[in-house]
Formats: sequence, C-alpha cells, structure tokens
Amino acid sequence: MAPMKLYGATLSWNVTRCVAALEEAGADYEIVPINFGTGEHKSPEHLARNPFGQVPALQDGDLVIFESRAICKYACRKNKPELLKEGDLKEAAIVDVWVEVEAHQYTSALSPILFEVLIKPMLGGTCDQKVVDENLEKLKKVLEVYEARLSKSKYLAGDYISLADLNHASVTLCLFATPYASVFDAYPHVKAWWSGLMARPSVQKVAALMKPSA
Ligand code: GS8
Repeated sequence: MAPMKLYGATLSWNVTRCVAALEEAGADYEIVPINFGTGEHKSPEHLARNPFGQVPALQDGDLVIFESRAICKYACRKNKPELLKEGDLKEAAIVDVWVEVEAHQYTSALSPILFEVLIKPMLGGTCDQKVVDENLEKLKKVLEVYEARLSKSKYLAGDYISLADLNHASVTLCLFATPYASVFDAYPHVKAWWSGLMARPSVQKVAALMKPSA
C-alpha cells in the first residue's frame, strides 16, 4: 500500500505533532509540503482535505482526515495501538485524559506565547509582552500539576509512554526555541520527563525537521 501522506509545513507545531506520533508508531508516511506563501492551504485541492483551510491533513488511501490529534490517534490505532492502551478500558481513559490536558491546558497556555515570540515577528508584527507574561503564569500553574503527576509516574498516563506524552513534543521543542525555556527549571520531574522524551528517535526526528535549514 502507498505511504500515508501528511500535508503541511514542518514549521507548524500542529504538523510536527503528527510527525512525532507517526514516527513513534513506525508508520509508513511521507510529508507533502503546503505553501502558505502562495495560499496553497486555501486552494480547492487542500480545502477538500481540510475544509478549514488549515494544516495538517492526512491521506491514507481513500481516507482523508484533519485535526492533528485525530491524525495522531489514527496513526497509533493503525500502527501501534499500545500507545493508546486501547485494550484496557481504564488505562485508555487515563491516556485520553492526558491527551485532553495537552490540548486544553498545556498547549492552550503555551501556544499564545509561541505565537507572540516566534510567529508574530516573522509576519512583521511585534511581540506583545503582556500576552506572553499572562500565559507564562498560566503555564506555570499547569506545570505545577504536571510536576505532582510526574513525581508519581514516569510518564503522564502511567509508567509507560503513550500518545499523551508524544503530543507534547512539538510545542515543547518550540518553547525551547524561545527565551522562556528556563520556565521548566522549577519543575525537576517535568525536566526529567522532557529529557526522556527528547532522547527518543521520534522526538529527535521532529527536532531535526523544525530546524530552519531542514
Ligand atoms: C489547528 C490547525 C491549525 O491551526 C489542529 O490540527 O490541531 N486544531 C487544529 N493550523 C494552522 C497552522 S499553524 O500550526 C493553519 O493551518 N493556519 C492557517 C489558517 O488558519 O489559515
């Protein structure tokens, strides 16, 4: 069967979130770049893949899906379901909890910081420090919860790696490209968890793709 196609630019943390899952799952896939500069994401071809005109989108045969976390789950279900613990009702529920926490607590505090510091200047705008500071405070509160959790288990869902951990990789790598990486210093268990994730080939692959020269 032909490799799956992941559409999007690797500058986007929503796209590279999928790369972490596809790599960890050992999926056969290729990245098909979408050019924001020419408005390709709003072209009829891409709108057929993602009606919101956004990246990422994934094509696997006649299946076309969008929303990065749905793509990540699909890659795991198809190639490495143990990353979702789907065979165990309770363990799967805990994985789901931390997949949601990544989206609605962690990344919801982190992405406004990344937008202000990394994206806005690229678009010719100026970083709004008030937005950064407010969201750093929110992020610290989230990290307090992570610190407590990770002092009890090696990974977020338990003592096993899951999609919940991997979904943090792309945005956390972006955080480390800002002057605010030191926010992790106050949370030793979070730092140790992140070092463990960083050592994984899947996360290394994301890091390599996110380098501007890649
Ligand atoms: C968000 C996709 C998104 O914002 C997901 O896939 O997780 N909830 C979705 N994609 C941005 C790329 S920046 O990371 C995008 O495509 N923006 C272009 C636009 O909205 O026009």
